[in-house]
Amino acid sequence: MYFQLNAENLVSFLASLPEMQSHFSSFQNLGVTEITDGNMNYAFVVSNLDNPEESVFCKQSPPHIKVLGEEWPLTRQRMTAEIEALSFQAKVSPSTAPKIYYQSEVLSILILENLQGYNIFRDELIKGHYFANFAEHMASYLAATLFFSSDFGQSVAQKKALIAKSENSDMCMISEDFIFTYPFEHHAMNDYNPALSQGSIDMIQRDSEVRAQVAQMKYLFTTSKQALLHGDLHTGSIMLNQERTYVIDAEFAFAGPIGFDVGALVANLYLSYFSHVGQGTAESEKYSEWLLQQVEALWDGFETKFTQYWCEYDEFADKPFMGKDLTGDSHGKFRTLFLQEVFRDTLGFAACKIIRRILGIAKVADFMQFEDETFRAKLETQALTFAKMLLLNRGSIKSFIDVNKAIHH
Ligand code: SR1
Ligand code: MG
Repeated sequence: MYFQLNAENLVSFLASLPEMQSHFSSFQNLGVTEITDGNMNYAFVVSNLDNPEESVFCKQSPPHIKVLGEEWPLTRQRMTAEIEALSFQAKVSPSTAPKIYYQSEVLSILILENLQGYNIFRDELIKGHYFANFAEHMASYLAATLFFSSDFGQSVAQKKALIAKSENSDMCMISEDFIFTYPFEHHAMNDYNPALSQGSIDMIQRDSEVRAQVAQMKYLFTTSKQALLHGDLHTGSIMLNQERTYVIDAEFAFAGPIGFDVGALVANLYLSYFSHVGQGTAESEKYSEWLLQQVEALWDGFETKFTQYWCEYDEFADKPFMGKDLTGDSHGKFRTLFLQEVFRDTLGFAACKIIRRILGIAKVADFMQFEDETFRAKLETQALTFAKMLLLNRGSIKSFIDVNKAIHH
């Protein structure tokens, strides 16, 4: 039966689990630290104070939104979705998945490897740190998780079973409202920087072309079931160091359009870009160029690996998606067409994600670190103008090289 874990009962709960016996040499002197960052769930690190190497990370979903309290009920389905997504990630992209030590859908709890020595990517970006392997690691993660959960990397029956298991409707509704609806309709839940001009807000909310195309993106989000997505792949969902990259926090996982995951990451790299380029120092200039290169390398790596997996799969599959290739190039043509569509969707979703972080309630620290509201409004207007350009031109833009040329103008 479900009960809520807290700093008081967590140690005795851990001590009662056979799965924990190999992780702690003793349960006598365990310290519990609550991680207060997350909005939705409770999270704790438990360490042996006599031997801090022995530690675990525990995450539990309560039947409400943690930060808002019990008067904001939310089903615990999100933990089932996260367990499912993380288990799938561990299968197809093991190097990016924290080890699962214990899981329970009844208690909506996950106990994971504590990622000591790894930091949240967003914090590292704010500090201007470089990571030589980030783009390659994340391109591999995206290609593996998205290809092997798509119709092209498994049988139709397996894909249907995966969709049936990946329902996460409450969390999808949060995304529908807070990404695709409220920021565009002047909703009471929005949160505008007081220094942001009405003109900058209106160029998004009162442009019928923008509104119509955002509705296209929302419709894709609600109807497309291309692959099992992480569902909230911003730079706060990545932990890394120079050697290794982990993807965490898949509580928004669902079967959706591939471009939504790729676009989320791209959007957050561009938000970081605007936060650095606006600082106008030689180092921030250099760093912002590095960020643009990361976007290009991320997409190129993703496209290459996704295509590679697809070619390999088709060579050995009993029933490749297209059947036999009688012309020798029809498979290749379809792959190109499909990835062009994913590219367009990526630009459209990236645009929506940039806009929601500026006009909507959920802000990003990359911008919020600047207390000077007028300075922040300047960055926000640049980012909104860029996002609008991406959204409206996504059908004709051919590559991120072109996007990055446009960003300089
Ligand atoms: C109320 S919206 C909260 C947001 O935080 C998460 O990271 C998701 O992006 C969600 O939309
Ligand atoms: Mg999260």
